[in-house]
Amino acid sequence: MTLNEVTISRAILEEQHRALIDHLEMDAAVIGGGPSGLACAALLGGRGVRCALIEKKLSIGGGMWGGGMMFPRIVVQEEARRLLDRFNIAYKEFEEGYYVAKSVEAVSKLTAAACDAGVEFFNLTSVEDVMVRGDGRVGGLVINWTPVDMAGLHVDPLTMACTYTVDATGHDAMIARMVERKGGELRVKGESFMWAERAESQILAHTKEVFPGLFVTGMAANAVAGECRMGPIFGGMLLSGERAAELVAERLGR
Ligand code: 48F
Repeated sequence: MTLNEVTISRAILEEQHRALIDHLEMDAAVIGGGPSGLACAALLGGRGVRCALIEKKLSIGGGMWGGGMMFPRIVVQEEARRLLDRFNIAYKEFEEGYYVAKSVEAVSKLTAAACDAGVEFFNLTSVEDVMVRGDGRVGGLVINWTPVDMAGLHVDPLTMACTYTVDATGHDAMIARMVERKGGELRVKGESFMWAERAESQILAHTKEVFPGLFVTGMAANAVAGECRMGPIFGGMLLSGERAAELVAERLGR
């Protein structure tokens, strides 16, 4: 076989353009590829929801790679152990109810599960605004290449329509803040102090639709609610991603 550089370029361009065009209208968009977004996207895909995950950085994984203070281990509590099993993430029991897993394995297996479930990934892509039209609901996303933003270039964005949006952008709750900044009826209180027990026990209650068409999951859910942070315990992230997927899938009748 003689390799042709132009064929390689054409393969990449044609495939990715098709993926992008195929997702200009979709059921659900998950913004942010941290643990909550990955779990949510994987479970949405598993329920037959046409779903894309949009991540502004080059790599998927958000704040999970670094474990706690760059020690690449995460802790998951008893309530979420079944999700470690579900995603085939190996773990050890450290003390009763505290399970330790490798953060690199956790990111990789969640990502693989999302790929297997048919989720399309758009990395290096930043959501810079949302579409809210006459019906008053978030019905789409305004996207641009992350390097355009980094370079401060004045380049107009493109848009994608989605029936539901899941804000999984972590501590900054970026999508909810965009809605708030533009005058939508939504208040982002901002996350509160570190208190793992409280943050983990409340996160499911905060995982919900916070503005028509917009759900929040993971730390974004706690940030919108003014709830505590929890540090490197990740059970709440996985459970919250699962809850968001259930809520969106139910709305879509899947
Ligand atoms: O921060 P992140 O990992 O969110 P998470 O799923 O998990 C939080 C934990 O990592 C940890 C914790 C819990 O134990 O406290 O911090 O709530 O991932 C958020 C992702 O969203 C991306 C960002 O690059 C990161 O990978 N992101 C943020 N803003 C945008 C975005 C945006 N405007 N467009 C696209 N992606």
